[in-house]
Amino acid sequence: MAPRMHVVATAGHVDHGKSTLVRALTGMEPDRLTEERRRGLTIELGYAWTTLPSGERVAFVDVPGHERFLGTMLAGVGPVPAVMFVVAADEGWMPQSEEHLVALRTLGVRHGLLAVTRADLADPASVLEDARDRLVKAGLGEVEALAVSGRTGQGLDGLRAALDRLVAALPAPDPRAPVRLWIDRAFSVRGSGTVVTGTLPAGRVEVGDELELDGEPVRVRALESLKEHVESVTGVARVALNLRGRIAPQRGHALVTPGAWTATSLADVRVTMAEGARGPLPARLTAHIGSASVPCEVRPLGAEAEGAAARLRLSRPLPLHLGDTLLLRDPGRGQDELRVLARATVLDVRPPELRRRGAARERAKALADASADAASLLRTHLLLRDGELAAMGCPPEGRPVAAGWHADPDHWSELSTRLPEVVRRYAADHPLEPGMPVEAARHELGLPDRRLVTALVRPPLTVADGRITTTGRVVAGTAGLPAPVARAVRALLDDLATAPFQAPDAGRLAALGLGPRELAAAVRAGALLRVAEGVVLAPGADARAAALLARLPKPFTVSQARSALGTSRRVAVPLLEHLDRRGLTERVDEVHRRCRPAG
Ligand SMILES: Nc1nc2c(ncn2[C@@H]2O[C@H](COP(=O)(O)OP(=O)(O)OP(=O)(O)O)[C@@H](O)[C@H]2O)c(=O)[nH]1
Ligand SMILES: [Mg+2]
Repeated sequence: MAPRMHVVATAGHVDHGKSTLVRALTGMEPDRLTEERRRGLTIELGYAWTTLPSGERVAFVDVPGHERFLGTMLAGVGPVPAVMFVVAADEGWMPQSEEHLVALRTLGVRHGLLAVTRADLADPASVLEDARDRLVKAGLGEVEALAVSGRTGQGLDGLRAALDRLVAALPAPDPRAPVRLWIDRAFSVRGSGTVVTGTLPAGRVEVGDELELDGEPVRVRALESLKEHVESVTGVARVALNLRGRIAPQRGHALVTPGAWTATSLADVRVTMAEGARGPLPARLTAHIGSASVPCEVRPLGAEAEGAAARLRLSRPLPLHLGDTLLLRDPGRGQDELRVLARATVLDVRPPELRRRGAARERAKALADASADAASLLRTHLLLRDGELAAMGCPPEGRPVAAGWHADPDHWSELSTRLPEVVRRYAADHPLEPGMPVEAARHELGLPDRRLVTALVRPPLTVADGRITTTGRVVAGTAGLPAPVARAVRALLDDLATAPFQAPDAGRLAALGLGPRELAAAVRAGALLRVAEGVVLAPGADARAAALLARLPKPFTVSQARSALGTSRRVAVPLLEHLDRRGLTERVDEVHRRCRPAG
């Protein structure tokens, strides 16, 4: 297998030797700024890389330890899955050691190792033990602990071997995952335009790909990883992208696969207080995710006992998925106080409005049982499309109920109970109509797509010509018709009893109040037989006509048929055509027909 790339961030108190160690391991300078070198202090994120003994490559994101640069530290660690935690042997555990560890724990970083450096200055034994205990307790896994010196090179081979073991144990990210590349640097290069860099945690980027930045399409013109031109790169990796598009990228913005994320400034979350932090949370905080840091407001939804559900309102939209972790920090607090306050786990990226009294408490209850999956989302949203679920980070679990729609099972069964009632009520209110239009049922059930309505149709309901009817509801006769229509039809049938083929003319129909809708209803009810537009007879008149015509000489003309039936050409012509269609008669030539043998 080709060697993979890994990305490891540094962490630890200011001046403990992080950058010196990265420099010693890679031979590269992580502190690029003159000001950094002048002050001997990391201010900006630094990048350096090397090949490990196994051949695997590791890139370091070197963070500043100074308390003033916590935001930068978080931007560096945010998208990175593993950490090299650095503690100076001569100083031991210090405030930013603690703060960085709380941050890693809050972000859910689970892989790391401990380098107790400056071991040339003091006996590292007690610091090794103390710091290692703290890292293990914080959930960083087994945590190998090594004494090293960035100055003398002591222990560096052991550290390289330990890094090899660390990266070998990292879970392999999904190469098909949607891309979300949090930008940590953006700059213009004369002649080639905009370049951004970041840690690609998963997924794949290729030259020519179209991605999105704050909803704007951007094209990947060229791609570099560790200063080498590449055609494609798969996470985890450090990448530099040369972009084309009308954009002004900045740190904290993300390049994403179009349609694969939900850009939202509102999210419902579960809040977990950081180690040592106590609620209630201040209303104004800064939320960190990836390289982003965004001011936000936090609104607790229920009493704390009901699980710490809250609604986050971010000052700008971020591309989020359910299950994402945001770190909440109090930007107003002094540096000697605990600033990393809580983890917010995203449970909904399209939270419902809370209008009614008590809605917030109810929402808190629902969120207390929610997990970051499609089933939980559907309990809130009832119906969601494949694409919506994917953009929320929850691939659908079951089969769609219709055309890419997924439904909450309880909601779906309630709908399938309601549809027959709705159709019945409609039929009662609109007896002249041939069933309920699918669109009316969609509206009545409040559904977003007609195909959902058709998917709900089950026997005895059927759907045809855009309308839903109950099969078996059609009873021959006037019983199902509104009283005035039934009366008029009975009057017609009386007329037809004496002259069965003298279809009523327009005047007679108008006098009886039988317009096209009423006639159509009577025909559907089986109370009348329609042979042509405006030409109706009693049911069964066609069979009777065929019997009479059978007695005529073969073949016969329209004129012979007309007199045999005792009617006019107005009725005879369409009646014969109707008989042709039913297979009771057939044409012999231009003017002659004959009856077809029965059966
Ligand atoms: N003797 C000795 N000095 C060291 C060692 N590692 C770092 N130093 C010194 O400690 C000071 C701080 O080192 P840096 O590597 O800049 O520390 P840092 O952790 O990167 O500091 P920030 O990035 O500002 O948080 C420098 O003067 C280094 O020369 C070491 O192993 N032995
Ligand atoms: Mg440094």
